[in-house]
Amino acid sequence: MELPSEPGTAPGVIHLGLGAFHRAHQALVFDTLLRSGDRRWGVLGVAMRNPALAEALQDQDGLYSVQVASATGTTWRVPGALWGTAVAAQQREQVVSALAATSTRWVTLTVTEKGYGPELAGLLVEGLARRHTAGHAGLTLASCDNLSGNGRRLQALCEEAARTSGHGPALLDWMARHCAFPNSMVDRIVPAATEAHRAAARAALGMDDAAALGTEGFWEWVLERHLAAPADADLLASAGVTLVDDVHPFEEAKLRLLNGSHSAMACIGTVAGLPFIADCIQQPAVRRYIHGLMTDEVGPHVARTDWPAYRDALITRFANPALRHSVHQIATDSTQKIPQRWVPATLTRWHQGLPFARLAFAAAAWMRHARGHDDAGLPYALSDPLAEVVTTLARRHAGDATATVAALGGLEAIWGTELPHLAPWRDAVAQALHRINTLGLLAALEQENPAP
Ligand code: CS2
Repeated sequence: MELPSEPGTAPGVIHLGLGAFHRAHQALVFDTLLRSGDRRWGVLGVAMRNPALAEALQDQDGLYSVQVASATGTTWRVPGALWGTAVAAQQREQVVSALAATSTRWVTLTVTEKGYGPELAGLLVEGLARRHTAGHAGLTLASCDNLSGNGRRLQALCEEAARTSGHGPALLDWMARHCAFPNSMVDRIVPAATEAHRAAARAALGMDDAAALGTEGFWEWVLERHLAAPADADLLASAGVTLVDDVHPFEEAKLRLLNGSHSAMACIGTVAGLPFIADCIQQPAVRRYIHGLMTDEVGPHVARTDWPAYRDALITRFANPALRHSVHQIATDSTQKIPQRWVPATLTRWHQGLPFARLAFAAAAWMRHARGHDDAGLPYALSDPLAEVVTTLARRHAGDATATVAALGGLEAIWGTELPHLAPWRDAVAQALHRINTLGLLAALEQENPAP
């Protein structure tokens, strides 16, 4: 990590979670602000553990190319916002001092659902405590992960760590007065970078870019108007960010319609041998199912009133053939994703006495996916903190849908405390799983979603 010390050349933003998403989303917003002449938005990109990308980017002075593929064609962008990289697991002290540096004004995070634990909290609170002791200004800490109430969640995590850190109530008081943890909804489909992106960059730009990636044209960042420096709101708005008083309607619609459909297609695709989201949505039965899931069981219960237009736009985005968004990538950490993507919608349907067959089918597809081999018998490994538990249970009861649902549907860490005890939900999931077991996943989907 090299951090310049001249004024205007030190990063103003520390980003935790140096994946593809940040580099094709927030980094472009900060790049826009930098290009306007405001030098406070350079980013120190922190990988939490894996040094490979941080090193590759370091070798390229933080530069990388982004292929933006939409219906109107392909464009390239080379953002210049990444001013340095670091790896938290190896360079903790550097990261803490960057968090505590006078130049630092913002922290953004994409550490994934499972990243919100004591390790993250300890790192942030150490940086915040040092700022407090040094008398520096507070920070805006913006979670950009797909969690409901992501800002409040981060705040609660940091407050809890501060409380037990030995820094005493003074730190908590300072955090409450000077730091802001806005909720946010971030949206852009950014598949994990592959060799194909590198080859495309080579062909289009004539140079080798080990950190090239690709994304869609669409992007959205809806941010709660609750920032440590209130004047940042107008600046961000000028770069295309939407500032609102309440993020909830946006976040709810996105988690349940976009991410909920994504997770359903991820399980369907892995089992049916459809490698990418675009392959899934091209299958008529899958398209009818996803459209029906959003139209009948999810959309009517979200606060965002323009959800039919959002749904239609999503179907088009899912079909973008340039994205090659891997179903295995999206199926990663499903046990961490299902709680905010499927469970609330299912419970709402149940409480209102309404059917939830499509949500139950998604649950059954996940249970079938957990077995770790597709309908053609090809094996794959689950990448999930609960992989061992769920694969063991899924295989143990493979031939028996009711027993599978009793075992996997009983896991409260995934389904919450209510669903596992609802016999009608368990029955609906078991029926769907039985059909998947006997017919194969696509045929079962076809049977439940016949052509009109
Ligand atoms: C996806 C998201 O991998 C996943 O779980 O559902 O990364 C999705 O592509 C983004 O949230 C889109 O904004």
